[in-house]
Amino acid sequence: MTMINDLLPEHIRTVGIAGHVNPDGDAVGSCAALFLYLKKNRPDITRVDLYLEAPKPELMFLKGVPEALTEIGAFTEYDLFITCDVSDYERIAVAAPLFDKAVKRLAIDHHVSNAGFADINYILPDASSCAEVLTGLFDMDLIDRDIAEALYTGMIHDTGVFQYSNTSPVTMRCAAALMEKGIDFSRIIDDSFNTRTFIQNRLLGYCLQKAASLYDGRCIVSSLTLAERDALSATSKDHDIVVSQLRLTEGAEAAIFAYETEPGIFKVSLRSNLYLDVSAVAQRFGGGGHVRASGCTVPGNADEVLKKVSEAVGECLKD
Ligand SMILES: [Mn+2]
Repeated sequence: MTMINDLLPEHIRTVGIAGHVNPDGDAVGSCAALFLYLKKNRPDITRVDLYLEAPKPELMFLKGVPEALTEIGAFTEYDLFITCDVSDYERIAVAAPLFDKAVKRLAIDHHVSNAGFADINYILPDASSCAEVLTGLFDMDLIDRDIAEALYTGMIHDTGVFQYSNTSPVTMRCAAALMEKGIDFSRIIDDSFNTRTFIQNRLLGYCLQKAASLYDGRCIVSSLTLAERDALSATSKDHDIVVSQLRLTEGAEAAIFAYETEPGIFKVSLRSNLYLDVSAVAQRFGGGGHVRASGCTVPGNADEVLKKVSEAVGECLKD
């Protein structure tokens, strides 16, 4: 069984840690957990720095996250630089120059697409989350409540609270071990995962109100223009949940949500439920992603964009 100390080179004094661009719950949770674990259990490492691009407010409750650096400072040459949940070199956020300069580089990840861009790569594609990978690497006796909270947060965000198909018996055993540390799991799930701001809820309501049902209800679409977003006092971070809610419509196989990112340019999020390969649809528009979740960028006005993409989806729908 590989443990974290097996992956760390000997005689390291300084370590930098970073997650991916626009860090999600797993990136923030796994980075924070590793940061706290090394600080607590490796006193021989005299300097541990955590780099995260603007963590979302709902993840700020995790210990270590408020101290994360969002920019490169004076210290730049680490003995070891570790990325967590970063699938590709291009996705290292602000800390990429530090990764380049480090004496040794270690990537800990769970993305099947990770080709191993570091000197040392520890990638478990069957793991639900990078947090699950780390839980296996850590000595359970050395995990305290704060570390357990960070790991648990990463796991619930990447599994949709143990719902998505990436959830395995191993995931649940890891979660059980973390619960033994006395974490307040109900609060973590509500505060970091379920809770929406008033603006986010209003925006969701608005987008659901204007949704359209196509192909006998098998495809549900909606859109949001910049003018509509501004009228709701919302930002680009406020509509993550819309496409997921559209997907949950009874009888729907596909959901399409198009949102304007600059005048005349729409990002399109696609989701499917049972069989439709939305990655293939997105690729027709120069995008990509997964079989059940993908995205692309399409120029036009909202109606034109939804018409183009929904027609491409319609061709793939079964009767
Ligand atoms: Mn992840």
